[in-house]
Amino acid sequence: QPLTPNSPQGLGSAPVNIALSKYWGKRDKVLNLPINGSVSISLPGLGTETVLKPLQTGQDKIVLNGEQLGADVTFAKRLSLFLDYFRSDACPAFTVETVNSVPTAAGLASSASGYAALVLALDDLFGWQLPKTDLSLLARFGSGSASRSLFDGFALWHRGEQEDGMDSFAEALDSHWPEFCIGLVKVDTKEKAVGSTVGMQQTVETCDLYKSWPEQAERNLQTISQAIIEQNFGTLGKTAEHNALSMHATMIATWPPIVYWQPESVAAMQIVWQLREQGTEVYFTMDAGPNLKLIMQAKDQDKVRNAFAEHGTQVDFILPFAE
Ligand code: 2P0
Repeated sequence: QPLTPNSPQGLGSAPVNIALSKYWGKRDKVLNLPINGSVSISLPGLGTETVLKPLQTGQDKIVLNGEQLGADVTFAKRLSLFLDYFRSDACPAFTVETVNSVPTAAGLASSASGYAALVLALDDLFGWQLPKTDLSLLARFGSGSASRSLFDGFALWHRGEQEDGMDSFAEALDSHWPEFCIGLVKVDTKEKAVGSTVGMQQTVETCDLYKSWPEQAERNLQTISQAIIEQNFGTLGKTAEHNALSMHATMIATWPPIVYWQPESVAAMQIVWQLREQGTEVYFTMDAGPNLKLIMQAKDQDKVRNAFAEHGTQVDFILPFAE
């Protein structure tokens, strides 16, 4: 693709996504190829907006939420490494101005929306007009989960079979499901202790339980994809919660152990299980952090809000298919 800017700046914006069947483990660290496929839902209104400008000389200038970062900050280093793929004589460096509407590194997947927005901004700056699936493949180099953030609604990231990774990208799963609802239960939004990249590598290397993960993950992926097509809420919720807990089991059985849960996380799980016992169909999923994401239906918002309010906990509801 041409690396000559055809406009003074490129714009990109992308949503965060939450995996319903998780990505945990790489078979290739350089190409960011996953050991298993995953399926996600994007959250409209939460994500990243990025402005990208060519710089004629010097280093990249990276501005996150209005603050310029030093070149030695991990976030800036990782971004510059990714941008190395896209430098040319016409454009040796970049100014990246990026604004997140989610707390960075809080288990709400800001790296996913970040790299997806950056790839969209590159596409705009260089005038490539590439299909979303190609942009998904490029975003994958920045962060695996970013491959899924090119799409609204549900997305499926294929594991792929090829060693060069050309068949490992995400695509949209066509479904319009207005009742489908996500509830955000924020336990803690501080920076996490173990990042996903390092965490999943330690799990692959030291966790005996992980041996059963790839097979389960691919099976869960199939079940959830089918449940999305059929809009079978019960099967989707049950499989997603089981998948998340199985992933966390492999994290806990890693050495040194990776435990993202806090006491409030477990308390929130118990509220979900109690709601189910009382007949409200609500499930949860969790990522590399202590927060819960509830998988539920729009009609149950009041019941869920009240149950958590009794424990002094607020829930923010998001309707991914709202008109
Ligand atoms: C997911 N996570 O499927 C899983 C569940 C966290 C737990 O994808 O190394 O930031 O950049 O490819 O994409 C977070 O991992 O890791 C993630 P890299 P990424 O959403």
